[in-house]
Amino acid sequence: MEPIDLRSDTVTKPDAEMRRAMAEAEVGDDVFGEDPTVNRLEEEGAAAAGMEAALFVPSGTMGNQIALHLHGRPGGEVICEAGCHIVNYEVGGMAAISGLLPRVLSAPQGLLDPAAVEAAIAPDEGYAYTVLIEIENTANMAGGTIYDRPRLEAILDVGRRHRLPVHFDGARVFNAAAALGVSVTSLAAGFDSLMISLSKGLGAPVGSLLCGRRDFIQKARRVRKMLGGGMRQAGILAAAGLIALRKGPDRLPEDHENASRLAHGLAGLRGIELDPATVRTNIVIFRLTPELCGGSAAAFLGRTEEAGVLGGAVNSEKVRFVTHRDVSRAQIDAAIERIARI
Ligand code: TLP
Repeated sequence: MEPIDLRSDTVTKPDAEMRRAMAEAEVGDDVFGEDPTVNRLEEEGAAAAGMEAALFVPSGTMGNQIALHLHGRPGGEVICEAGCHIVNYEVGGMAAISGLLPRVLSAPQGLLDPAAVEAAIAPDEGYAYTVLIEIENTANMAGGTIYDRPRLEAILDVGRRHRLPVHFDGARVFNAAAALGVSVTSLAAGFDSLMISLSKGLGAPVGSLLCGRRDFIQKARRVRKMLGGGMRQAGILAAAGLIALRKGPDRLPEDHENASRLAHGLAGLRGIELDPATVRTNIVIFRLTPELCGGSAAAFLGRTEEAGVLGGAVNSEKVRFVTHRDVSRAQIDAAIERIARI
């Protein structure tokens, strides 16, 4: 039985069109700025973000870490949400690479409250100085929840009034834009930097873009090199990234419909606590009650794996399934059936 892989939208494989474009890509040495395909991707990425410039980086993690490094300074504090990627899934990079501390705020649905952000800014010189505000949209481990523009506007306003830069982890910003029916440009306006993943829902095999003002991206190029991310004939990868950027966004609503379908199917099952109305993008997160696998996410995921459905654990009691372009609606129905049997 072919497993249905819902561990992440990072598991997608490049399609025939991408592989062809990769094989035929015009390339040069990107460390010299001479790879025409990378240059095109960076131009189109910057345009999609509505920002002056963009830098192709190997991963979302590197994009975020470069931004943190440039906005921060050792001993500084980054205000962010408790479940965010930069704190929980980037191997402590902000401390190890840049000497930064996270000031984490718990927030319902993973969405920072502007007033709470303002209250968390260091009040006097006895505290670590605040250097940056960071938001994640969609908020991955809160279930792909979305910041709408008014909330972003209010957070940007806090940043402006306190002269603090604001970084946007937009690994899934195209999912947020699709769900809200707005452009990425409109969501990203006013931010000092934006990281966009090409290798998640958009379907590229590798790569992310860090976007920002021209001088910021010039500095980012040096930090990328310092971290070992100068990639030479990277046009091979950028060629797939271009297709992801041009064609990926249009099919995201399909992933969102599949996630909602999955959520509705699972919400009806005994032992699963899930409100399908909260699922607006491609991520489905739910809690288990003790009557199902003792409430243990690990035990439940062991059973789903045996039944042919792969997922991931958010923590000991919460499970995450992510829809993407390599799972069809029929496979979603099959996944619900397989889980129902458990
Ligand atoms: N997220 C991965 C895991 O690392 C958790 C996933 O499966 O969701 N920001 C956000 C919001 C992310 O979700 C991720 C990846 C990243 C940054 C990092 O991107 P990569 O994996 O390209 O380094």
